[in-house]
Order: sequence, then C-alpha cells, then structure tokens
Amino acid sequence: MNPELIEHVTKLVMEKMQGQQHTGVNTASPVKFWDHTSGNENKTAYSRKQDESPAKHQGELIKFNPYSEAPQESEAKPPSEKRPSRGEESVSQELQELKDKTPARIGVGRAGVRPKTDTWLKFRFDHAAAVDAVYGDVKESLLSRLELFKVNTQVEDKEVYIRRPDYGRKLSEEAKRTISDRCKQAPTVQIVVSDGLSSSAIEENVEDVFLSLKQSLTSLDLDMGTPFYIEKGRVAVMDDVGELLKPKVVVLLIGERPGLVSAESLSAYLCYKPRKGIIEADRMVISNIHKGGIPPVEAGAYLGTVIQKILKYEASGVSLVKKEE
Ligand code: B12
Repeated sequence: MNPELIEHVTKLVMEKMQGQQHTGVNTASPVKFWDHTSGNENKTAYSRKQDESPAKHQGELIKFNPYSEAPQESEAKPPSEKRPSRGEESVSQELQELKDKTPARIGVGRAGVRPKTDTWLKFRFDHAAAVDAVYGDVKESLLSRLELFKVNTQVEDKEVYIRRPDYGRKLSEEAKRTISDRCKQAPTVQIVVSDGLSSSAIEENVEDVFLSLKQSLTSLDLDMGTPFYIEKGRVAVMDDVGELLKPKVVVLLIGERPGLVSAESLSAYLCYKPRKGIIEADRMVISNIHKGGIPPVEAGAYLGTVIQKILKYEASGVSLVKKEE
C-alpha cells in the first residue's frame, strides 16, 4: 500500500481519537475495535453490521487503559462492569520493575487485538533503522580518519552479501594482493574492521573501540600489524587474513545483525592463529558494544586484557577455556 496514504489515514484516525477523548463522545466514531475484553463467546468483531440496533452498542467502544489495568483472559469482564482493584497496584509496580530492567518491548499495551499506534510507529522506526544499518555504507571520511585502507570480499552487492554468507567469508583476489603489499607480516596482533551486518555499528562505535584498543595494546607492549577495513565481510573472513599475514591474534571489529532495540551494536571476534579449516569453537566474541551495552572505550581496554590471555595460553575459544581449567 502507498506509504503516504497509510500515514494520512493514521493521522486522521489519531486526530479523530484525540477529538473523542477531549469531548468524551465516542459513539459516533467510524473506527471500531475488536471487543476481546467483554468475554464475548464467539469473539464477534466489534464493528457491528448496520442492521443491528445501534442503540444497543452505543457507548461500548473499548476504553484505552494502561496495560496493567487491562483484565487477563480469565478475569475478562464487560467494559461497563468495574474491574477488581485487588493487587492492581502491585501488578503495575511489578510490571514497571520488569520494564525498567530491559529495553525489550514488554508491557506496551494494546488497542483491541492490535498494537497501539505509537508502539507500531516506534516498531516501524526501529525496523527502518535496522534496514538502514544493513544496507548503509561506512563513510570514507571515518576510514581515512582512522587510516584504514579498504578491501573487498568476494561480494560487491548487498543483496548477494545477504544471500551468500560464504562469499563474505573470502577475500577477493585483489584484496589479497593489496593486503600482502601494504601490511606488516607476522604481527602479534592484527586489527581488522568490517561493516558486517551493520554499518551504523561501525559509524557509532569503532573509533572509540579502535583507539582505546590501540592504546591498550601499546601499554601492554604488544606489537600491532597494519589495520585495514574489509567491506561486506563475515566473521570467518579472519581466516583468510590469518593465512596471508600469519598474526598470532586477529581482532575483527564487525557490525552485528541489527535487532529492534539497537541497530548499532558492534562485536569484537577474536581468534588465535586463525587459518583455513579452523573450527568456530576456537573463536571468541565480545558482543553488544554500543552506548546501551558495553561502552566502546571500555570494550577497547577490555579487549587488550583478553588478547593478553589468548597469548598466554596460545589458544582461543573453547580451547582456551580447556587450557585454563
Ligand atoms: C546470528 C547469531 C548466531 C547464529 C549464526 C548464524 C550465522 N551463520 O550467521 C547462530 C544461531 C548459528 C548462533 C550460534 C551461536 N551463538 Co550466536 N548470535 C548471533 C547474533 C544474533 C548475531 C551475530 C552477528 O551478527 N554476527 C556478525 C555477522 C556479520 O557474523 P557472520 O559472519 O554472519 O556469522 C558468524 C557469527 O554470527 C558467529 N557467531 C554467532 N554466534 C556466536 C557465538 C560465539 C561465542 C562465537 C565465537 C561466534 C558466534 O558465527 C557465525 C558464523 O561464523 C548474536 C547476537 C549479537 N548481539 O551479536 C548472537 C551471539 C553472538 N551468539 C551467542 C551464542 C552464545 C551462540 C552459541 C554459543 C549458542 C549455543 N549455545 O550454541 C552458538 C555458537 C556459534 C558459533 N559460531 O560458535 C552469544 C555470545 C555470547 C558471548 N558474548 O559469548 C550472542 C552474543 C547472543 C547472546 N546475547 O547471548 N548465533
């Protein structure tokens, strides 16, 4: 459907509903809601047929209540009857406590069987941010500020990137040549950045993580390779980097698949001597690096200590855990 038309209709409905709330009149509304709270056996749509007596149903349109006040299935009562107040306050308080603990969409209420308009609009906004994160490109200005040169995987098109993760796990032939020409061989730590599934994650966080990681490696006296940027990469592309440069540890800062809470979350995947044929269990991840999760500057410093541990045990992932035991 035409998005402008949807927006126009939504606006009209909102205006109408607001008008009714002000006047207290809701009987003349052309907008009908499903009356699932009235305990109606056969769940008849609340929008009645015109030949039914309008008087019978006038004033019965559902009142919008906060979620905590909405009756549960088992205690559903007709809207005219007063709902029990027993425990209402504590339920509402418990719900608020749960809501305070998570950014997830809980206790958002409903209008009939549908989400409320603002919930729905917020969902569409977050979904749009997720799509932008996946399809967007990291700005050249950021890469040049961090002195990262850019190479490609075997995908150039985003649609192909999404459908064929295997292509994103391999460097292009040109990328292999450029990396071999420009990078220091056999460093202790090789930092690589990639947009992965969220260019927004890179734009928002990578500068802080990258700079604090570099600082942390310097203070731990760990030797660093030449960092670079891989466009449309996947986690396992670090195996090709390992084959080419033979670093002891690769740290790949990559955009996570966006969700509907954050579209700008970054992960740092680490591996000791990555190479072709390595198993996934030998990688490790520090995920959820963003302003609502692990603060980027902290993550950079923390990564330094994880790398130190990897070097000490000469292992990463499950192999590291086993050696630690
Ligand atoms: C998608 C996803 C998966 C998918 C990956 C499928 C795929 N091919 O893309 C599946 C369902 C297979 C999966 C499995 C697991 N996952 Co997972 N996964 C994610 C998710 C939602 C997004 C990851 C992402 O965007 N990666 C970036 C893109 C570009 O990577 P990619 O190359 O396309 O795909 C690779 C990575 O996704 C990686 N990967 C995915 N999960 C994990 C977990 C670990 C520990 C490692 C080392 C790698 C890894 O494996 C893929 C193949 O190489 C994150 C949530 C988040 N906030 O990051 C959790 C997340 C990374 N996963 C997690 C976990 C625990 C696991 C499992 C260990 C679960 C289990 N008990 O089996 C396994 C391990 C898989 C592995 N590779 O070793 C945790 C890690 C917690 C932590 N900090 O250590 C996260 C953060 C979710 C969470 N909040 O708990 N996962």
